[in-house]
Amino acid sequence: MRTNRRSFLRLSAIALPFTRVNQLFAGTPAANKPVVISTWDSGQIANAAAWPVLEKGGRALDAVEQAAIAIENDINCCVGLGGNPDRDGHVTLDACIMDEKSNCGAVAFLERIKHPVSVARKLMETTPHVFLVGAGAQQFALANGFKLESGKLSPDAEKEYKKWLQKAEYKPVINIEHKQSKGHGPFAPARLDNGDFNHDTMGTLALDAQGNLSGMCTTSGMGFKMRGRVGDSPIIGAGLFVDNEIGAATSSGQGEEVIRVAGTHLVVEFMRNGASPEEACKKAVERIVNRDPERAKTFQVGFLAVNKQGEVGAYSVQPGFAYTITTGDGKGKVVPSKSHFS
Ligand code: SD4
Repeated sequence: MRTNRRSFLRLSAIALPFTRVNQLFAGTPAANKPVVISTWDSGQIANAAAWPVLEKGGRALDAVEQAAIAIENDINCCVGLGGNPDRDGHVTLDACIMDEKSNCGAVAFLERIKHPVSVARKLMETTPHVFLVGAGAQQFALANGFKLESGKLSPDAEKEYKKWLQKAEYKPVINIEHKQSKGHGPFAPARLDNGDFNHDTMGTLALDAQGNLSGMCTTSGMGFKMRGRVGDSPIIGAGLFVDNEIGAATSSGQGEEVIRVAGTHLVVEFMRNGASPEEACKKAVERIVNRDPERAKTFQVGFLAVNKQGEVGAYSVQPGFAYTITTGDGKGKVVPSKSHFS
């Protein structure tokens, strides 16, 4: 429920004896603060690392970086160096980070570096630049003390790659292989044993106790992508956008579709115009679907958003998207997203 100023004053008069003074002065109704949300159910790993920072009154920026480090460390998970490789068998990583002052940093097509989000943060904090790619991003990482990893695939990724090679035609796939599926579409990412698709992107958004927002997005990108292909995840305004006056958004799914509408910037602009986080995500999904409703049946995109009041929401093209929220008691709860198609 959105509370306008008048109804807030009425509510706060009733609730005054129970309202913390700082909440009253902050001018917002009691809401989720601090709060951290991450894409998918694997967001539990990310949120568990972010929450201790927020709980101690720390900065949202530090919280989202810890979320990234935790998920990038998890070799069994889906992002970072444990992720699926490109068509040539190399894992290439994309990531970005953005703080409450609209400072941002991003890296793409980065190989053999374990924590791309931390490289992105270093770039943001120590240079005038925003985006580094490929060999230049790796050179910057090494010059700043990041270690060059072996480049060996994780056992799971190796297995999936070998499976993919058996049927692979080395060309971009235009049509989908998993129509109406819960998956991501054209790139036919690896399937899990339960028939669902690998979730190969983690986006995390946090609102800290000071009321500041930050976010990060990290991915190994679509499994078996063309060499050099970069999706939405490291692109500010596509995979991640933070506006500390309004809210923040992140995305997962088929990056090309998100880039075409500058998806997360769009979500934040819808919130600026009064939409709740869920409404804003829904409108952005509709913008994507309406470009070609028939083709939209063939891919997945999910948006996740939080506003300045700590309200959160998500919406996706296909069913199957979910997010993890951690607030209050510090326990991560997985929430399924509503979707355009059922
Ligand atoms: C990409 N958006 O590279 C990423 C992939 C993704 O869950 O989100 N997978 O396009």
